[in-house]
Amino acid sequence: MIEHSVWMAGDDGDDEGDTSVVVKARPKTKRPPLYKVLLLNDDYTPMEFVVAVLERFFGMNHAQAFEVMLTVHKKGVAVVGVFSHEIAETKVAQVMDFARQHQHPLQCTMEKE
Ligand code: TYC
Repeated sequence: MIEHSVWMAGDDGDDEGDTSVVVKARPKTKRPPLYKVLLLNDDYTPMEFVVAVLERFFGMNHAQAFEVMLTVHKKGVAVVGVFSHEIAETKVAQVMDFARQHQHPLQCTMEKE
């Protein structure tokens, strides 16, 4: 999509006033959409496992990870990161695989920001 801005040019030197028109093409760039990765609470996944997930896949230190885990535990859900579609999909798959490997019911999803 090309958006055109149009304005009257200033004095163009003739005697006829402002009649010339400058049209400048501005190629419209579109930022790719971002996706929130959400972690959901459940009654069975151990707190330490959730902390380990946040450290391992979301680059949080132990204190940050513990804090975010407690937020999910208390509120039911929290955003644990915002990424491009491809990275968000990868994070969700990594968390779901890791949880399944350890037989925990932890759920991780993504939604458009
Ligand atoms: N509610 C879990 C428990 O009490 C802990 C937990 C926190 C589970 C966050 C999932 O995303 C989660 N063991």
